[in-house]
Amino acid sequence: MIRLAIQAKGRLNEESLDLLKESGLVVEPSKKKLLTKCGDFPLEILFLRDDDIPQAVSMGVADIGIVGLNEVEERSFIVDKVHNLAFGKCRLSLAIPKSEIYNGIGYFQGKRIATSYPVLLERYFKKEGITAEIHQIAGSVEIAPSVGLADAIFDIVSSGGTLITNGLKEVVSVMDSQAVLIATPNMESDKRDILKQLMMRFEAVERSKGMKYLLMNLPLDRLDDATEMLPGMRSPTILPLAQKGWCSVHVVVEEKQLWDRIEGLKSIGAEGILVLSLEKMMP
Ligand code: PRT
Ligand code: ZN
Repeated sequence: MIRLAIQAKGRLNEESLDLLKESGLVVEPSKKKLLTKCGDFPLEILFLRDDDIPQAVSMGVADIGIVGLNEVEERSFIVDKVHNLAFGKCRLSLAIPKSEIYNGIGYFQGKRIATSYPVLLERYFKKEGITAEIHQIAGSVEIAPSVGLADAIFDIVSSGGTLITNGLKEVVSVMDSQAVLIATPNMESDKRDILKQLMMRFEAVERSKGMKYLLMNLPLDRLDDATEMLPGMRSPTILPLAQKGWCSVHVVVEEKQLWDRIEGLKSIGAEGILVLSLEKMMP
């Protein structure tokens, strides 16, 4: 049995649960429970505040956890970073009132900066040779300048909408973050095996994201044109058709190139094109 800590509620909760679901792991619904089992896989889910996940994993209260890289780096507990999960993407940035003129990092010298990430900010300022007053605030950091609590902020930004609403502008992006899978150091070997199985499922889900499965009938003599047209074509499968001179081509393509590919394939005589969703992709 392996225990996974995920955020109980908040921005990473839903996507963490979605990843488990797409990996075929049914989390037994128990809104009020802290700990719940996971279908027929040897996995327990521990619901925590995101701030507590790095420590819980570091201490082995949970074996693994899903949490923002920003929290992992800020808390400085010793954990293994096992995998980037590609959701919860955001950045940690310095922002100042939009009316201010920004003339480089020296702007922050002697200024008061409000943040929930004092460790990361201090580390960054140290590297840049800046001495500033760092004020730790638990929430609503973005209102600090307008109420006179600070001259600038260091906070999480994703769309940037919150900064604009609060009359601020982003001037330095210090760190990129996303949800990461972390693990307790020196995990026992039986747990390591379960983690491996879990990783295989996560990676299969990940690989299939943004990919589509295309099926079509193609005149045999246009096969070379099709291969040329799809340089990134991953392992095409070519099957003979009952109708002479034709074959069936199956190929995985990136969703963002789907319509271009379809038009190209039609122009070389592809017929009966089917586009299917890809659920899992094994290496
Ligand atoms: O209750 P708990 O302590 O568990 O949750 P929390 O309130 O501390 O964290 P939560 O749920 O807000 O965020 C969890 C994690 O999501 C963060 O640690 C980041 O890793 C990640 N994440 C991704 C974000 C954002 N995007 C994000 N946009 N966390 C916070 N925000 C905030 C941002 O600070 C801004 O105030 O959302 C607001 C909207 O952002 P804009 O730029 O899109 O306007
Ligand atoms: Zn939190």
